[in-house]
Amino acid sequence: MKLNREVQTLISRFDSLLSGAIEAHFSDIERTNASNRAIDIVKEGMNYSLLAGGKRIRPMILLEMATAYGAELKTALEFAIAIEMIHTYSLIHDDLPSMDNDDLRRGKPTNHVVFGEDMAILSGDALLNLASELMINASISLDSPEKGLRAMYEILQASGSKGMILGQVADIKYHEGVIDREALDFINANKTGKLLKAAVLAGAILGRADDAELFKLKSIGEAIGLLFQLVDDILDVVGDESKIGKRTQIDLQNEKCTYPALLGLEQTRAYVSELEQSILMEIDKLSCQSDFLRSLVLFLSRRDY
Ligand code: GRG
Repeated sequence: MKLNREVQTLISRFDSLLSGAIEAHFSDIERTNASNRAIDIVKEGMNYSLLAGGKRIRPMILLEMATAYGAELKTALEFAIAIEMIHTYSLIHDDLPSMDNDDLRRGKPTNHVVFGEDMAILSGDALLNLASELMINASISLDSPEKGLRAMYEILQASGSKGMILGQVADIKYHEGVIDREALDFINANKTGKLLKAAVLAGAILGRADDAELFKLKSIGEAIGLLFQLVDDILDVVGDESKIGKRTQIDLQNEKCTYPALLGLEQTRAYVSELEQSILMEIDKLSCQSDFLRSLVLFLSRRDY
């Protein structure tokens, strides 16, 4: 992917930024005989999943959009860390026995397999909470905190009960009946699409994107979310487990409704190519320098992990 050089450097240092954020968070808590063990346990649970790798797509998007629209890098970085924490919390919870019951994530045993279900729930909650703390802190130190608050609102709304959580509820509950195309689109737009869209918008909001530009970015963000999910569904059928770092054929085993199940594999692939081309055309209409978005779209549609 053709990332802006500054963002490229940051992303390659991203793991140390993430662990640094957790370290800093616990640095001012009083260490006593009573607190020591609990602090170490929750820290280990948070770090385990956060530092297990992953493609870092959401922070990459956010940082690149922020730099493309002239945001202050230090603030954007806090938001990039926060969005990755929210994404990681959602994966920890999604893998729980009461949800998808997965034992492999990012190439490692899932959080609950290592630390138990109780600690996995709490580590996920802790990441979600810390994400908000980071975004608030970053916002209040801005000259105009409003930008930070607007970006934060975008991210929290996308991951909340009108976004990712709503999509997860629909995904779990609608499988009790037959799923049609409308329901499938609804699930994916909310469960996967909204946080990706929020990464696009939050980065641009932290910068100087005006309302007309945000309007265009909104539809590009939505289309990127759909593209991501279509490929994710294809990889569940034809992907290589060792490359993807999570179990494949899970949707098939769970008789889950996916795009390949509904449209067939070839038609889903054709849809990916069509969508790729239409997003590229939309990107051309943006005012910002958009090489990264273009190569991200190509990466997302052609990835094999
Ligand atoms: C609130 C109890 C509670 C649970 C929340 C909302 C939720 C659980 C789960 C939904 C999150 C989810 C699994 C969305 C699917 C999106 C998806 C395909 C995630 C994988 O994203 P990648 O490929 O992962 O970017 P990496 O590991 O590369 O970061």
